[in-house]
Amino acid sequence: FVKYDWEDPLQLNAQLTDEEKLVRDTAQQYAKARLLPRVIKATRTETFDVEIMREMGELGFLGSTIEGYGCAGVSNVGYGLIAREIERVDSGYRSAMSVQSSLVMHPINEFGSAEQRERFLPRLATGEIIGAFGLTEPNHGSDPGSMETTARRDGSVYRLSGSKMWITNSPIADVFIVWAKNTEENGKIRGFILERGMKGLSTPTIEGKMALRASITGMIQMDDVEVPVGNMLPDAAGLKGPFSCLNKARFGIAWGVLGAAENCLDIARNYALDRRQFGVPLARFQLVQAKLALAHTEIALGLQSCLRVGRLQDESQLATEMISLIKRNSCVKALEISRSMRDILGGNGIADEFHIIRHLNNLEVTNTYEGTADIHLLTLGRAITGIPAFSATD
Ligand code: TGC
Ligand code: FAD
Repeated sequence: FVKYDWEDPLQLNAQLTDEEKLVRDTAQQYAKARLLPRVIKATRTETFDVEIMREMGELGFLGSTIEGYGCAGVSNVGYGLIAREIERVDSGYRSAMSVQSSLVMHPINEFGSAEQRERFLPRLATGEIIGAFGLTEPNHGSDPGSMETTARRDGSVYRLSGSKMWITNSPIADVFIVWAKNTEENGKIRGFILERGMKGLSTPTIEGKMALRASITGMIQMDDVEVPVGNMLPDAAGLKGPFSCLNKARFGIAWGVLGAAENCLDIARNYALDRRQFGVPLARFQLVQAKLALAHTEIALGLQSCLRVGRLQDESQLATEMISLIKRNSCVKALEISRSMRDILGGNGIADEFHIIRHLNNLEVTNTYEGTADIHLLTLGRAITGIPAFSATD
């Protein structure tokens, strides 16, 4: 037998390529040195420093799986490892990275024209410009197929009207991937690239979030916005377009939230070793050890499943339900872990300087966005039974 390494229980490190280890180490060093010192103040003041996008761009973290256009071209596993290291500090920072990468650069790369790719990707890769993704609307979240935003062709432009809600980065974004129903195609869903400064476009901030406070969230309001025909993504038609982007982003979240859970476990373990009650360290109590051991188990199993799905994706063997499986599992488990690790810190567990309460609040959001935990259960239920149960009617 080999000696058990509690920090790498199932020998994940040995399953990574040298390039992936390098990517992971770069992300880990950056997150620790540059993001961690900023996060408490950013959370208290509910601010996002746009300089972070430039720093991530410089390190190749934006659109990292894309080949060309100044992007790093790493494996899907490499992307997952970046998400894990960034989210070890804060889900909001991973959100900013994954929206830019999976929800803005990916659709332009996958569904855009050569001209759109040249025009937008290099500047998105460096973080010179920032992107947002508008699918959710005030009246349609889990059911985006019922969206009300329309695009009406008028000569050389489309006129977009409607509003998108809960949009990460929208108040600071320069470009917006907006999904709308094209009236000239019987309401087929199409993707459009909107640009800051277009008449009729506004992006108010949503204030007062009690979670993901280091990330900026807003609306995209469109009042007859004129969008040149050349800004429609030519190769995305129907819900498949936005859902393909979500596959990428959900995969990153599955890895990322486990980074947040690992950070909660590390903090709680150190605390339990230091803090003494009844004359012994908290870590001496069986109930405390049980909490640590359960968290440790779920993280180890969760990471293995993310790695497996990443490898299958790299081998073009992905089924989209695999993403639902790991996204829901990681998010639900990470939230449970953050709750039980917070418990170990007692009263200190609610102080922001100990970080866990911030992770806990953030993990409430990761359970909701990119498909709620229940929506992913229903996706798996449909795969198991062959019966869609999303709607009360057939
Ligand atoms: P359904 O009939 O199942 O499918 C419609 C069409 O889409 C195709 N499709 C997919 N394609 C690729 N990948 C997937 N995962 C796909 N899922 C479905 C499907 O094949 C079909 O294609 P076609 O050619 O036959 O038309 O669609 P439905 O309307 O019944 O909806 C099913 C449901 C509920 C699972 C879906 O609507 C859903 O996933 N809802 C959740 C909505 C969601 O995730 N919103 C996310 C908004 S973005 C966000 O939260 C960003 S947060 C970012 C951050 O800050 O990190
Ligand atoms: P609803 O769809 O109203 O759901 C409410 C509850 O009902 C949930 O528990 C849900 O599981 C349940 N429910 C719904 N339908 C069913 C059903 N068929 N069966 C059983 N239960 C059901 N969206 C974007 O487009 N871009 C972004 O960048 C973005 N960023 C976000 C950032 C933050 C901080 C937040 C909070 C959200 C963000 N979202 C974004 C929106 C997010 O994707 C939605 O909040 C999410 O899809 C859920 O939609 P909803 O909030 O309208 O909830």
